[in-house]
Amino acid sequence: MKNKFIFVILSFLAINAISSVDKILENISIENGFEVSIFSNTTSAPRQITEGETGYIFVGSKQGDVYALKDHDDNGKADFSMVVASDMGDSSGVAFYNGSLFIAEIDKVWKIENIEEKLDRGNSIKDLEKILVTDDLPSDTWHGRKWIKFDQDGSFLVNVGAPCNVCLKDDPRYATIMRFRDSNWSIVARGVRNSVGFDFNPQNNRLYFTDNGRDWLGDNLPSCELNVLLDDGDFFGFPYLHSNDVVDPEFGESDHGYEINKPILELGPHVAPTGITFYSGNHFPASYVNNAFITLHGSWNSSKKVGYKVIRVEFDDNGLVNKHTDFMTGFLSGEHVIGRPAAPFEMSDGSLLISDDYSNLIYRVTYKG
Ligand SMILES: [Ca+2]
Ligand SMILES: [Ca+2]
Repeated sequence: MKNKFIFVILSFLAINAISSVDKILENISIENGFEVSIFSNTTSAPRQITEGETGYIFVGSKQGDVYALKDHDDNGKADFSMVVASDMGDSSGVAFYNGSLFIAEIDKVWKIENIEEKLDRGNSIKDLEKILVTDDLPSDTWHGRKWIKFDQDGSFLVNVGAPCNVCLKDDPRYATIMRFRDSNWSIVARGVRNSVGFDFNPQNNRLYFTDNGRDWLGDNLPSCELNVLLDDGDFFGFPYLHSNDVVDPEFGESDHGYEINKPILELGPHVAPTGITFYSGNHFPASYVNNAFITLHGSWNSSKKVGYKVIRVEFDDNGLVNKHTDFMTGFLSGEHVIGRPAAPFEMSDGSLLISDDYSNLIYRVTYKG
């Protein structure tokens, strides 16, 4: 009797899980010609995604696990899922380089060497040794969540957000993007409140990064940003100037002496950009090549919910914004949250993965024509 009762409960939960996924897919809209399916429903709070050299997809998570997924039979859905690192702080950032999976926590970066070989051999999590790369990072949790990206020289970049809504700290590492090269950190971009997403534009190899605008200036101010880095050390406004023209009420009038680089695109207030990837594949139509996809995780500090979508940005020959359009919407039903897109990633087959850390799904976007 008891077993039967448990069976009924489990069946109910399973049906419930299926119907909620169906409901999300029903609600999601995508640009004409594209189709959305579920790549994985086995990750918890998935964030940044990366891919190895032999088809493993690695997924970071807010909840302290890191996952390896694989679609062995090429049907567009992962049929292998394994936790490769666990009990971490906030292991949201992942990148793959030279056979190793790099994992960024708030104040540490780790690597697991030759991870794909080890997974192919059937190694379990206890055989996947995590090697500390650096723990020389601030440990603040406020804006401490990491995005990690390798550059063309084999160095990696991470964000160090401001440990506050708006503040000015003596430690120059705060409110920056930093590069780790030869065991040393250097500052790449300054005056950046919290960039949870950067990628290199393949057209000009420049770093394009989002920045999350400050809170508590009302629903309409200031906008979140897309910026481009022209020179190492450039300054991008925080905490003095937000978006293009919002002078900070506390810090804005001070004589800071910086030349401020303004955003190349205002993304809107409170939309919360949490991931960006440039498309360089050949599965989407040619006009999508070199477009940037940006996940707008969605607002909390706004009376009406905004963001909750994936946008697409087209650039001109000078790398400036031509236009931007909604690519994937429907993560809201009225004011009810259905999902929160966290990070986009282009797979080697040219399809686009989108993690959703609210509904615990990874979507796969393909082009049908
Ligand atoms: Ca499969
Ligand atoms: Ca700025």
